[in-house]
Amino acid sequence: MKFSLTIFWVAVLATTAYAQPFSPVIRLNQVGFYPQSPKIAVVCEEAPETVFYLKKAGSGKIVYQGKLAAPRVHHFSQKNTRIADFSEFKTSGTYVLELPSLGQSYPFDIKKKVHETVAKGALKGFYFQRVSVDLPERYAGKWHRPAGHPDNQVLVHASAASGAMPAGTVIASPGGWYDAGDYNKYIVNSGITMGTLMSLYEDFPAFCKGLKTDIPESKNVLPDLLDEVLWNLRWMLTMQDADDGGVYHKLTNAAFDAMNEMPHQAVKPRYVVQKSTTATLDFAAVTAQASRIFREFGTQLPGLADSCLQASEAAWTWAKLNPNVQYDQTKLNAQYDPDVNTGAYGDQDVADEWLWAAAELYLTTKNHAYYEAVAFFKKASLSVPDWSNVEALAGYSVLRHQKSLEAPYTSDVAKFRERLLQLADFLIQDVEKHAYHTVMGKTAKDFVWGSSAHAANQGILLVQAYLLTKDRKYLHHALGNLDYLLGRNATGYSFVTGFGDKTPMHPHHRPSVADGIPEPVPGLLSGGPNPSQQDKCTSYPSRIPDESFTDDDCSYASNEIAINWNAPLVYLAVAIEVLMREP
Ligand code: 9MR
Ligand code: 9MR
Repeated sequence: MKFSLTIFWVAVLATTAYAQPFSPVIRLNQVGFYPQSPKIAVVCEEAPETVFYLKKAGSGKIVYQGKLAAPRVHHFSQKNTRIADFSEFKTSGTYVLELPSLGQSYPFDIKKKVHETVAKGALKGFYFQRVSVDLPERYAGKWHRPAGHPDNQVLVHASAASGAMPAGTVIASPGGWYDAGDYNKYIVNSGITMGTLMSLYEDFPAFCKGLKTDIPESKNVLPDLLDEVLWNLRWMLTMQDADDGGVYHKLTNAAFDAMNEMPHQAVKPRYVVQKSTTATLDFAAVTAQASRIFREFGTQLPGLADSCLQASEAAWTWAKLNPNVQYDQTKLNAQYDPDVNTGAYGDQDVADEWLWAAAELYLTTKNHAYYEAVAFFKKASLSVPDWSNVEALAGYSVLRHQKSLEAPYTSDVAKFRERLLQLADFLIQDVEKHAYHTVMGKTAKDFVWGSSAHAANQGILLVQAYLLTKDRKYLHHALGNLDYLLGRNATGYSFVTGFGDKTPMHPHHRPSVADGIPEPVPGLLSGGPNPSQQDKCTSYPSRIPDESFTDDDCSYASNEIAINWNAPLVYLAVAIEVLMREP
């Protein structure tokens, strides 16, 4: 009761132009809809009426009236929900959806290019994560800040020591992006992030070339997306031991920094730790793909494509000699000092990293030895990728370049295509029977740590299915997951900071906590509901899978941000923008 009263008064005071208070129980994409796209809102509180209205924001003029669908019991919460479908209304403008007994939704747009700002904002999010450089007000607005972590004097940790570089050797490894709400840099997580962003460029080069994010490099010839990728690529290249090709698993403090320190205030010693096979193979995949992409810009970046390929091949060679060196932090801490207690990104299954590296190296070099080195597409089924499972990235690249695949391998394409479509069909099956009508959230298993990224990665998979078949049902379900991320979900939040009306204000993100600015850094995707609540925050409203989210900076398990979560958001928003323009 107290909660809804507060919402009521805040809304009344903030928006005198509106006759009614905003109702947080009307859930929809808070950014908006394309004129031609499906348009769905979910009403998640009992209401006596059967009719809903669309009104022009501001004037309150009724422009459309529709019938609410019959109540449906939500499969997790058992709450009654009803769908308001206004897909047939196609006139551009700014509107609210109203139920007289419940009030009005947040205002939203119906217009062309409706997600362009989200696509740009999420890509700009990477700029805000840049390490070793100041973010001037000119580009960072009120979130400007001094450079943090020069990383020009990084220590080789005892776990990474070699004859040539004993523990304590100083190396330079500047730049890159902060991984997440913490200030460390992890190769494995950089891997899928870079692969996703570079694949976006390969899938939609023309659109990406026009995507401007107003960064210091915006005036150069490279697309801003590739300038951003290059910022992290240059860091990744410093993480390879030139003596043997192996790649350090991460560059990190021994322990996480305090939450109230800005980057430049966090000055504890930094280490590169043990080389691992997963990091080295992810690095090989990224640098092979980068070599392919940056060759187009050989005039601007002379030598880069060649150095990337050399780095990739050297990494591959190291991995051949060290095919299964795992990163096991507990074991490491038993053996070496100082203990390292930051993100582990430990992964016992190296098979998918082998596939990804082999695929990218083969596609870049056409050297059959890479393709022959692994057993492609032998698994019966595919899964939605995450940092620990990159098999789909290999498949996406092979499909993207299928025309350039050589004779002995072309038959594999059909196999991967079949598995991909199988998974896509499984994902979209029965979505209409569920309360929120989104692929995301059919099963409780979707609500992992970083569930928002899972939703975005499901969306990418559906985009791939669309690209293969041109069947718009896949595209519309991909868009449904973007709707999920921007507000049509059981929490009522748009999970992208700064985009929408109800968005996270307190992400577990050190700069956003420490900078004294009320609004968090914009364009960052919050992790999203996670019923495991590993952070033990006491402010979670619920343990119901899709409601287990708290906008509290203590909540690293539901409300942190991370580069591998932002990348699929950028991909999905861009892909939807491009593909919704197709007739
Ligand atoms: O800030 C850290 C975040 O980036 C990690 O995802 C998370 C899990 O590894 O850990 C956070 O750090 C917390 C640490 O694990 C326990 N002490 C409190 C730290 C800040 O909340
Ligand atoms: O995204 C990671 C998630 O899958 C793991 O369950 C979790 C605990 O190991 O770690 C997450 O990654 C965090 C990383 O370890 C440190 N930086 C912040 C990342 C996002 O929370």
